[in-house]
Amino acid sequence: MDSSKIKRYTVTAALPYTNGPVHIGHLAGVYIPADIYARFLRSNKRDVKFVCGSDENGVPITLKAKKEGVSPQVVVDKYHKIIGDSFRDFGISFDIYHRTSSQMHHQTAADFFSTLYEKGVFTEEVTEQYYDEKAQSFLADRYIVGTCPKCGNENAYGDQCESCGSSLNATDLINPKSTLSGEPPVLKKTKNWFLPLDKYEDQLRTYIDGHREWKPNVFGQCQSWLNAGLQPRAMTRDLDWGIKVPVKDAEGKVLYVWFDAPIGYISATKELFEYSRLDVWNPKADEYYINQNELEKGSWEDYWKSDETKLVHFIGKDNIVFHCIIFPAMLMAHGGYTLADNVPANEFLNLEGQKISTSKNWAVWLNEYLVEFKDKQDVLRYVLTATAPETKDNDFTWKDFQARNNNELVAILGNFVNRVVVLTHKYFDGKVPMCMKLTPEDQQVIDELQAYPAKVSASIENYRFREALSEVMNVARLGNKYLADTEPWKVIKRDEDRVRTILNISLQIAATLEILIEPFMPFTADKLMKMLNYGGHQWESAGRMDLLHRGHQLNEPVLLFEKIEDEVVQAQIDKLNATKTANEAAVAAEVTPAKPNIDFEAFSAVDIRVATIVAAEKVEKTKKLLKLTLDTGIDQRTVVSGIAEFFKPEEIIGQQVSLVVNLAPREIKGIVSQGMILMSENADGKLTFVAPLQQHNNGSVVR
Ligand code: B3M
Ligand code: ZN
Repeated sequence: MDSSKIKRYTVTAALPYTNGPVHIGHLAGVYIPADIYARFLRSNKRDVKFVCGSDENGVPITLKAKKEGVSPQVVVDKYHKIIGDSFRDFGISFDIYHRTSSQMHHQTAADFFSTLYEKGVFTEEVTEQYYDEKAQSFLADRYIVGTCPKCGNENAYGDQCESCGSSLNATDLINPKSTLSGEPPVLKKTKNWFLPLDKYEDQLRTYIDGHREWKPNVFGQCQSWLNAGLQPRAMTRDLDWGIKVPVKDAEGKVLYVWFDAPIGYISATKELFEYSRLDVWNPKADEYYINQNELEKGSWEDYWKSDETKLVHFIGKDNIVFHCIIFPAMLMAHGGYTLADNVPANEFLNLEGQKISTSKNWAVWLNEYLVEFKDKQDVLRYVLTATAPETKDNDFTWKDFQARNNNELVAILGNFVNRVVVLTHKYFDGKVPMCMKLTPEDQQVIDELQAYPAKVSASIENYRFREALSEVMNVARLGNKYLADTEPWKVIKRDEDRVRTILNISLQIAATLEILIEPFMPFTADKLMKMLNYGGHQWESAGRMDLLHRGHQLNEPVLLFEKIEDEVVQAQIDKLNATKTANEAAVAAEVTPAKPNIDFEAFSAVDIRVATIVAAEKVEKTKKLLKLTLDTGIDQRTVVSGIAEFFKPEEIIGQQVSLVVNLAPREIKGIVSQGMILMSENADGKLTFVAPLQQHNNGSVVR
């Protein structure tokens, strides 16, 4: 977007599902980068609204409620508070942290739907949808899992595969299974309203093609969906928790959660303006974590319906399709809305080499972190920014956390600030000394310093927060080097005026650091601001040499960071190891219960033969699939098997196996698979072949 046109910014961060607390993965992927960006804009005196809220509708919530044996309302109330508090405690500076259960949101989302309905955008279709007869429930979204037809991931949801990012329809899944009863579902007719995404394909292509500056992962994913062709998508669901479909003959139906959730950004902005019109304090300010005391000028529409507004969505990579294809199509269909200028989606953060998992409790929960590392929000903010999964998945380890704290925050940033402030107190009673005659060396340091703010700005404006942070740390490095080179503690004995100059320059560097670190480490910036006893937080002043005037009184030095000892991180590692042991024990104890009896006829209908693998190769673009050629004695045939994670193709050539030869062929990734190899699966997921103990002729019957 042409920057001279930008009058204001709307910055959104993905609305977390209120089905559990938030962890470091959420913070690193979405909320810290969004917060850095919003704080940076504010420090530049730009007009910005930073909005977020709890995503309280949809199957993730009802599943959690079922698991905890409470009502969905209890679940959302509990986690809205826990999540909202965590964000506030970590300094995520939302102007509002709203809720999609609010009246404002229900109304806004229902109105949005009605507008599209009245414009005749939707197609009303009776289709067959999966239904769980035991649970007497339609199986939308996360109520159903199965194998992704695009990548072979066996745990794809009814609306999306989190492994390859594809958006799916439940009926696309291979081997679908109800998550309510574990049973295979049946098909049942029901009416739903579909958004014909195919009709917006051209408009979407023009939109996406106009944003080649987007991150390659985001742009690339969008291109591949557009190239594959878009399908109409149901925007309603047969569920009882959510926003009622506001049209006739829609009993028992609610809006699809991915229809209403992005509208949550809009309703949050509306609520913010609504609140600011009130004359008296309203408890909603606490419930919605509203962060402003002033009356708002203008209206929410300025932030959503103006081409002078730059809209940026911060999300994780699993949300790309919804923000780059579906939501823009909804906004296009509605008309009048601004489309996102950028969607800087991040990849995933792993923890100690393993995927973060809520169900396996493999996570660092923010609420727990704060109990164990009180007042160390900025250490985590720093480490998560320095290792942010901006271009690829990345790993958080406690050792790295400790090393970055001790070797970077303490040894570089903390050390520089501390030395300058302590020396100023020691030699000049804590008063900023006057800058005397500059040496060429001083001038060079000043020149270098003054180049940094623009560098950091450019990185932030291009959503490269790691790079921006490392440039900020270079400013502290510059300060340390300057002190080491000029040695004021030695020079003081012979030339006090020279020390005045050195400390003056060093203090200006410290004041610039205050400005530059604020978006990244706001708590530390506040501490430093107090220590330097000045206003701070004004980006345009960064690099100036008169931030602190001669004679200005500093406050007493305090340490910005403290060393983290080995025992402290070891305790965290031990905690994770205990989780791992408990998970393994749980897995080992788990033997799949027996299936119901079948009669002999049913069994003997299955034709199992000994066969030999004669060729094997990986199926391109999949992790799990091998394409095998088998000699069955009857014929040579192709079988696609999900064993690639356990066996290398070259290792299994010649391996005898047991093969179900009369299973109806089915297509997997464009390959027709004729049969199924019998495997035994251990509780930990390891696979081994079920084969005759001695070499047998191919085609021998297994019974
Ligand atoms: N709640 C998905 C998630 O938490 C979803 C984001 C909504 S953003 C409009 O991953
Ligand atoms: Zn997939």
